[in-house]
Amino acid sequence: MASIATLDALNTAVRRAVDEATITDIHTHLFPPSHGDLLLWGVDELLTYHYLVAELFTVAPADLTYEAFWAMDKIAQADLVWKHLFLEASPLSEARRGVLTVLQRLGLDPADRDLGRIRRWFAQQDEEAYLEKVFDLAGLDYAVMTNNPVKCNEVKHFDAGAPIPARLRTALRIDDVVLNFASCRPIIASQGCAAGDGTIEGAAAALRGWMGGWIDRIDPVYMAASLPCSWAYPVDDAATRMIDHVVCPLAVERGLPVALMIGVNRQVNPALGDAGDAVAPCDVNSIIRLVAAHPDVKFLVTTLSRVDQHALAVAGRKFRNLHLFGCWWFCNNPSIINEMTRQRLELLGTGVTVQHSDARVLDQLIYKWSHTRRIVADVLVDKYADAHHTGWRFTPDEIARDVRQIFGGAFEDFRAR
Ligand code: FIX
Ligand code: ZN
Repeated sequence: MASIATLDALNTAVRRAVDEATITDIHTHLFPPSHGDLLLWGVDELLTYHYLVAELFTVAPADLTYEAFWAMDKIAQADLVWKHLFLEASPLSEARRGVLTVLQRLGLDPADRDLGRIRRWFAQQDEEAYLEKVFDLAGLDYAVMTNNPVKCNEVKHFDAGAPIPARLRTALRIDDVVLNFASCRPIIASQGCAAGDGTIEGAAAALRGWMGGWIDRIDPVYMAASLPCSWAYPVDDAATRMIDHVVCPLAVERGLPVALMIGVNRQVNPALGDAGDAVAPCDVNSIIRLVAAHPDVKFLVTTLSRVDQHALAVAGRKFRNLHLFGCWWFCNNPSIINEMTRQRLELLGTGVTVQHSDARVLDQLIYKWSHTRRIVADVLVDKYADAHHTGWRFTPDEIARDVRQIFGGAFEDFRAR
């Protein structure tokens, strides 16, 4: 294939490659249609996304209490969000703009501001066909779910053998077990694991058996935990023991990566529910000590605070068992995605997964990936131009190869290594 001679042609080729790339979404909170009401979709779920609930209470009248809001049904909550965040204030925030992008990409003109019409359109959709449509519009091959073995409302669907479409793969979520083992003991015991009431070291073999049973059952892409900003390693606590004696040995035995999302400052405002978490810098040196202590374990890591990103990207250059992914949650905003993606490409080249969606509502895949594609294209145009200026010339195939790498290819390579 001929190499690209001019900067204009390079710009066009890069944007086309990003537009056409198939993306693997390596972390979401989606579920298959067979898991009933766990799969969220449609305009009312979009409007009541916890990012928007947090925004609502930045402008809502003082007489709207948290309690009154949570006591409302979903439609009334969505009506309030629409009124306060779209009609009475312009939808400039990323989460608000996201709702509009979804409507636009579905062919529903947001300009007429008619929520009733939008609701009627969604009511006519068939869930399974709609899931396919969303994945096609987002340009994804598959998305990785979050599957928690100690949540009864999730477990019951696996017990029932509910089918999972090829668009979704599982991930075994283990933070409850790692961080709150004591409170998980009864449910783990109810699943046949005699983990006793002694130490984690004493229960480690039984716990590895229990988690291994879940791995056999759901065939996860990785095990995953979200860890607080206060997390430190190694320390004399249950989390360190669980990581050292249960999670890491099992990861080696099963050849499964461990995904860690670090930096949440949980429930600073519990009245907001899922929207009540905040962020604080984490200890990147603990991540370094962890990946150094377990060189045979593959770690996928993302951190929540913007200020940790540079140190984490440098750490990513030091350890072949550390793969960076995503602009997580409060980092999933255009200005920060732009900065983080530049920084990562400058320090790590294409050996990184630049984004995941964290979608909780199916339709969000459409906006999260459409917004990300545009930002990543802007960044890549600059990076290819910088290299072009040296006299190096690229082919369209090479650009398509690189783009696929940062949108899932590097993740697959890391898993396979
Ligand atoms: O812990 C996590 O996986 C977080 O991503 C979520 O729980 C969080 O609430 C979220 O939705 C972020 O986007
Ligand atoms: Zn998440």
